[in-house]
Amino acid sequence: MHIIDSHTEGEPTRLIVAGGPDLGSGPLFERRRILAERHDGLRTFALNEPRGFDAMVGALLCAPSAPDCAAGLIFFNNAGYLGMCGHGTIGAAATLAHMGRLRPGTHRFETPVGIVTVDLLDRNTVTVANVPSFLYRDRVSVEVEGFGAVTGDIAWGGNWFFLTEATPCPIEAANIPALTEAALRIKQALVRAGITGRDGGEIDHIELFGASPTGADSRSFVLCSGGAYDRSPCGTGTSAKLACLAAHGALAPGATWVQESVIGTRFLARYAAGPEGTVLPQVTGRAWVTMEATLHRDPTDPFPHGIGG
Ligand code: PYC
Repeated sequence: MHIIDSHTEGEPTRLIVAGGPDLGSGPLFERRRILAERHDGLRTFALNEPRGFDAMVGALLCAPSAPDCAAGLIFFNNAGYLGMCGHGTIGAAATLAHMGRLRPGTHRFETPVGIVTVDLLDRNTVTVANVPSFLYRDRVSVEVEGFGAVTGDIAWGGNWFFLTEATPCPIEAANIPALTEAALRIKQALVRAGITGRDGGEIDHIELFGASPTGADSRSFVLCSGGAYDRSPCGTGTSAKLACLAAHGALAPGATWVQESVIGTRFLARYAAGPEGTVLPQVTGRAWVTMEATLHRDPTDPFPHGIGG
């Protein structure tokens, strides 16, 4: 299996460019189902230790089914499969540019939850026009073990998010263990209370917001579905945030929102009004290729699908 790794504002993406299974030529949501049901070992082989680690997001590069798309991408992590992935799309675009397969300009990528547009501004800088995003429920209260009632919004940005400003401590790298614990408890509380996304999907990403010490509009800590925190400001999470800001009248269409991650990296974001009360987010970030490699599976390897796979 041939992989090219990158990081987007600190968050890693492993693009599988060759050596994946034949998933047919159907729409990407169908190919994601086939991948999950019949070839899940690919995900754990590529991402679990000893070849990967918890924060790594994988993207399988596929031929698109939509004729006007430059590529198809199926995203996954240590826990399962993602709808969209903003940092992963930026990483994949920078990687395709590195491979000579994408020139500066505008391109369309097919994902399991819809088509996104990428604008490759230079070899590292990419703007992603994400899928329509929306606030589903606002001011939802949930009883969280050790914290009491926590109130936040539920929004879709290509994945389901619970967004809250109720944080136990400032959003700083030194507090990552405490922030992880708090976000994990919120996630567990949502499951216990039977609170889901509009389609019944698990709210598997939690975003805690606080003040930015460096003058960004906001700083966030994002707990991803597999329990790792997002080193970037999270593209789908920033999209969910834009949907909430728009719904609350706190950000005008076209205005720039600077979202900072817990490690201090930034995405620039804005939105246009979308259909049926949605917003159409645009998120700009930078990615750098870090490694190009071949992953091996020796027949005597006791972990042919990675540890836990
Ligand atoms: O950037 O959308 C994102 C993302 C989702 C999970 C990790 N990063």
